[in-house]
Amino acid sequence: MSMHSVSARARHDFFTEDAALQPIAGKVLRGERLNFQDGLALYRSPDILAVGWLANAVRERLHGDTAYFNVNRHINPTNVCVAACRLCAFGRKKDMPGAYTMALEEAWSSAASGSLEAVTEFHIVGGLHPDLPFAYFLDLVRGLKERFPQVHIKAFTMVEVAYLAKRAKLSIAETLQQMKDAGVDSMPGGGAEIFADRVRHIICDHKIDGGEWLETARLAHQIGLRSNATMLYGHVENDEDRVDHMLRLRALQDETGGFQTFIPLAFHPANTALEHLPVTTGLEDIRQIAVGRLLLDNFAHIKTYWQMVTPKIAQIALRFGADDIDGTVVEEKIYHDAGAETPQGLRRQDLIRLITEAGRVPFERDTLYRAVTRTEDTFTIAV
Ligand code: V47
Repeated sequence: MSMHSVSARARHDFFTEDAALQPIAGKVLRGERLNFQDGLALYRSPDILAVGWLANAVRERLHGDTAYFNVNRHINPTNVCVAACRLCAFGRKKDMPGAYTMALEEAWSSAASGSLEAVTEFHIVGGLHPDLPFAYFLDLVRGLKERFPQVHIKAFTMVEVAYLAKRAKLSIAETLQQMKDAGVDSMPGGGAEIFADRVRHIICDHKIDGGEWLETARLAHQIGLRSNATMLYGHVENDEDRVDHMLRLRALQDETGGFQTFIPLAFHPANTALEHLPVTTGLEDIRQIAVGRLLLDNFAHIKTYWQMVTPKIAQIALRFGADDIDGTVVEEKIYHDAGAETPQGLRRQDLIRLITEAGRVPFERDTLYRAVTRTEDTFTIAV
């Protein structure tokens, strides 16, 4: 994807009193790449409106007024997890109260329940279960494909793949290939957190490190599995860590082109070992979207995830760099265990209203950003 420069009118409209932003604005408006120092300046600028203006200019250059959403269902097959990450309120040791693991039949039937309209995507992520065999996950996917052949399966983070590979004594490449053959169509972006070791040791000590996450993504992209990329912010990281994280994603994207969407995830401290930390503020959430849009010039999409930042902030984000507001999301567990007070699902009509009132044009997409057209109880995808 190449960036073209913005129109003369846009150039003329930009104004800021922040001297540090002037050269950055020049680069953005000429379609030039930003560097590490530029990233820091964007985080530190007192002129959030100017930062947002620039991000919005890029967003409109790429997508005009279109705002994407999808209708998906989250399936979290197990919350049993060996990792015990401090950032997480979802994982349980297997003998702890509240630990659960779905039988395959249960996972397949839960996939069909609770939704008023046909979903186009299953989003599947879960804990690192010490006993479930790799075959369980392959069967889970095969069974879903058999029962719902029209639904895209976006499943398993890089962290889950690396763990399954280790337990099955397979290479990462072989593990990914078997998942793909079973019916995995693409991969979610979770588990990336913040790549810097110092931060990872504090928030998710036993997870694969940043380099391993990126290497697993590289291998997935190489066999044709596209993926998303996330960044968990608002805990113990600093601006340098955030910029470093995004520039490492950008470098891999230059190489593979396999990332579809960047999703900043706001940290929810409730019920985690980091409960003493404050929650993120609205302007922090908005600025993160804008900086992501400006640094990740080779990512087509920036997603604001309303479950994490509230529908109200997500709506504002659509004017500060985001072009995607995620989905109707039936049954989200991970952030709700961590104290998110947002509703568990929004109806399609609610999303459309948020988008329209932000002055954008709603576009229902499938996972690969193709148009979805609906009739009463089914959908077709433009190919
Ligand atoms: O990696 C866990 C985050 C992620 C907390 O690709 C938390 O479309 C905040 O993969 N507070 C998993 N965040 C979720 C994930 C995802 C989510 C939405 C969209 C997509 C996509 C992928 O959830 C984890 C971690 O970063 N998380 N605990 C918490 N307490």
